[in-house]
Amino acid sequence: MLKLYHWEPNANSGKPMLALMEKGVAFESHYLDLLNFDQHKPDYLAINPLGTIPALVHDGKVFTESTAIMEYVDAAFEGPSLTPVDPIERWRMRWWMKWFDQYLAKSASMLGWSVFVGPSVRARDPEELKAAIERIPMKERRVAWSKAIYNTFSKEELAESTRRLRDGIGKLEAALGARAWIAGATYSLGDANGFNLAYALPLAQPDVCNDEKTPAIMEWLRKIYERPATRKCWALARVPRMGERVKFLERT
Ligand SMILES: N[C@@H](CCC(=O)N[C@@H](CS)C(=O)NCC(=O)O)C(=O)O
Repeated sequence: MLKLYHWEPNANSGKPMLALMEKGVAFESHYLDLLNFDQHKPDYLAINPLGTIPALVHDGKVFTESTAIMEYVDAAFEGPSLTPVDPIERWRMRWWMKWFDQYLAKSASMLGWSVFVGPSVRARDPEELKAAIERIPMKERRVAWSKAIYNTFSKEELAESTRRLRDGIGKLEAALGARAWIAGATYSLGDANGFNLAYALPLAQPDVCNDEKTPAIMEWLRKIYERPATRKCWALARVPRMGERVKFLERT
């Protein structure tokens, strides 16, 4: 029995969703409404005490950490391999996944929490929000929620995240201009990982990420968006403002 606890097809939740879809592995989908703090409720904390999404449960064993889950899924199940055979390409895939997770995702997340998550919940009852923040197990997540809700991300930290995103766009464009997929000649977990983050770059930074300035990124995003697995994955979106964003990748 395979259960995936996830939010929207986006960022960390979307990574194992897309890997499972690419492999053709059926799973029971357990949607957690992040904006309703479902991830901090006792039922889910019994699965992942850190209160972060996603989590995979396979035959009763819990797997956390989205990128590590993707690797587990690829190794544990039948279906097309999403890990290159060539050692250099395998290294490159892992290099990029580390960079996506540790560099680009952190900055994109701060900006996303500032412009989307915070404004989506801010108008709720202040006492309810205060109690919701207090229930968050991890200090880092308490701080992020608090800054998002009370709109207290500093100008400097937002500017630094924007700088990193824009710098990252240049790096990604150079890499994708040199090869078809992020690791080399074949689609891999690195592309599934990167897409979950990078599909929003042309929307977040349209003046530096667009058809004219970053044609390789745009072509890569469109190629991934056209894959049947990506279509299937995004069909699970429930928040229209998030799920529909990806449609700008339709070729006209
Ligand atoms: N390193 C973890 C990070 C997981 C994580 O922080 N996920 C976000 C959603 S993208 C989350 O659960 N946020 C909920 C919260 O902060 O309350 C992973 O890759 O799985």
